[in-house]
Amino acid sequence: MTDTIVLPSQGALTESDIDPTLDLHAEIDRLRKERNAVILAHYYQDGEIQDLADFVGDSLDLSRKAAATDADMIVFCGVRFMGEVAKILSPSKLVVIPDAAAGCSLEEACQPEAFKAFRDAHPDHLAVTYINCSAEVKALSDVIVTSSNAETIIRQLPADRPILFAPDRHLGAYMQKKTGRDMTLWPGSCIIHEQFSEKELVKLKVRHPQALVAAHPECPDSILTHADQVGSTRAILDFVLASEASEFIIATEQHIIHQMSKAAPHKTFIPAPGADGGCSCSNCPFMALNTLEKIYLCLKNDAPAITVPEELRLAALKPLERMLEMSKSVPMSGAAVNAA
Ligand code: CIZ
Repeated sequence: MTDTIVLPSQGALTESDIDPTLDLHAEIDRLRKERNAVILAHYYQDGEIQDLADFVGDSLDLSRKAAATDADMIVFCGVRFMGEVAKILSPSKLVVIPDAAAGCSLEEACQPEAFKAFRDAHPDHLAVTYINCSAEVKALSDVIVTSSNAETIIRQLPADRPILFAPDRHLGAYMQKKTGRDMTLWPGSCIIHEQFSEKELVKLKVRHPQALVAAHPECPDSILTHADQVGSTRAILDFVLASEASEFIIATEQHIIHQMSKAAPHKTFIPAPGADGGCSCSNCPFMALNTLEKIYLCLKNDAPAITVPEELRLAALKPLERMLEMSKSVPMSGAAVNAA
């Protein structure tokens, strides 16, 4: 797979160089102004990072922000493929991510060579690919989707063309059910959404009979069948804020609850349980790699930086631009804008 990361050079600052008395919030703020940088953060980031970002959102809104920004530098607090998307859409900007190791289990589960063989074996199919994948897999796809625009986009595709959906089989199965389209699914899944336990969820519902369940479509069907609302992070956020209910069980990465609690402090949000009955399974280990210290360091070091070879960038740009074009009817989410 093409390496799209430039690591900090020798002699660059490291965590052990950071003065423990430094006010990291103030320093990040100073550097962001000095560097004309915009800090984008995904809803799955730690609350402290969400609060210092200029803009917090899902992949679709963050892609739109990255494409439109006039900043010189984008600090992408999420996982690597999100930084890649920002670089593909805004090649003249310096795009840095706090931790080069912030990958994604869905991306891992769909290697470009295997995906190419999958495509080659289904030459009459359109490849509709979830944004959680590498630049190379994007380049082999017809259109990219996120969980907030997948249905809108799939409904616009020619009805007589069968679809290959990769890499999340649960989102694919959910889309198949919603749209009735002929779809062949790649067998990938997200380690977080895969771990929720139906048995523990049922037990939790018994203990909280008034609670509504909001679940992400990356969850298996055994979880979705218990949901009052199935949707992307922003759809779940909109649902809990608009609902008259006061208690919710949230079946997605638990840091989205930060925005929920901020916007509706009087409501109760309970992370969906894993097999041990606890909620540690809903904490993405890749998203959790990002810290304030690493945000400070990437602003100082200009690294880890994303670099996408031009030929690959142009090939991946096409299905991403198609996504942005085909999801114009999906509005920006108004729920989580900080400074930008
Ligand atoms: O699209 C995204 O950002 C992800 C990973 C989930 C969601 O539903 O927003």
